[in-house]
Amino acid sequence: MNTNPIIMITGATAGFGEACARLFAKAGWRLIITGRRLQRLQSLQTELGGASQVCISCFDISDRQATEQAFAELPEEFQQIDVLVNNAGLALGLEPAYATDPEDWERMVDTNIKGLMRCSRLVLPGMQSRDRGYIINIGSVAGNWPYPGGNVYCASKAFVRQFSLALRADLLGTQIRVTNIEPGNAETEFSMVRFKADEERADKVYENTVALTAQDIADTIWWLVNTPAHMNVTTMEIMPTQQATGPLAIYRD
Ligand code: NDP
Ligand code: 8X3
Repeated sequence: MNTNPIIMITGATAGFGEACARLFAKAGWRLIITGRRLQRLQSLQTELGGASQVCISCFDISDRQATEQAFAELPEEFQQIDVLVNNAGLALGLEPAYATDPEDWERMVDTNIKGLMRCSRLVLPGMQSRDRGYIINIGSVAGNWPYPGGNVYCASKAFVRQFSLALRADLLGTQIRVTNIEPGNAETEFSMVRFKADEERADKVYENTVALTAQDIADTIWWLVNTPAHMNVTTMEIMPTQQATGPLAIYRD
């Protein structure tokens, strides 16, 4: 029987999640990989060792029923999740609040907030009864540093930050750890999604600068998981060297 630890990575079909899946698979971990794009999940499963190593769970994390069903249908040998990486998420649009598509706001809340919250709730009872586990949330610098057009995306990541801190408060006295990683500008499919496949606009985000890579975040997750059990990194804000906060804005007419 394979007793290697199990990591569940939401949103493993691209970006941070995919890089994290590759890294942990290489180290012999068993994986549960999620996302909506089944074909990508299947290719990754084949590449990373097949069904005994990698369990596919294909569902839309913004759908409560689908999420609950996906957890209920996990094969028995994949039920004892050691690490949950709450990574699936997205930004949609960069318009000022008065000009956004209200549907985009709903989707960000349903995905970044409700999806993350539900996966945490579904995994926690098992971790609590085993008195073992690690939840790694992918927040963002956007949760700390609001910017024009960030509106609901920034707010959704502020939720992730506060939820992570509150989980720590609830889990005091257990061996369950929680970390909120807050990356800055990272080159993934993030901007293609944000700008709805407008490649030119997406490319501009990474033009003439050195962004973080998905591998940087995967390496960070690997480091966190391998820290000693008595140590909990609460929050990690990680920016590219070529990114910093700006001054407060003043409008003058
Ligand atoms: P990508 O767009 O490359 O990857 C996003 C992943 O999330 C995909 O696997 C996608 O899978 C999954 N996902 C999105 N919506 C859903 C959904 N409704 N149901 C299931 N899965 C979903 O972006 P990143 O890797 O950059 O983003 C990962 C996380 O990191 C996000 O939470 C993002 O907000 C955060 N982040 C990103 C930064 C960046 O600059 N790139 C910086 C800071 C934080 P699929 O489409 O197959 O469903
Ligand atoms: C992604 C980073 O600055 O585009 O969370 O919001 S940013």
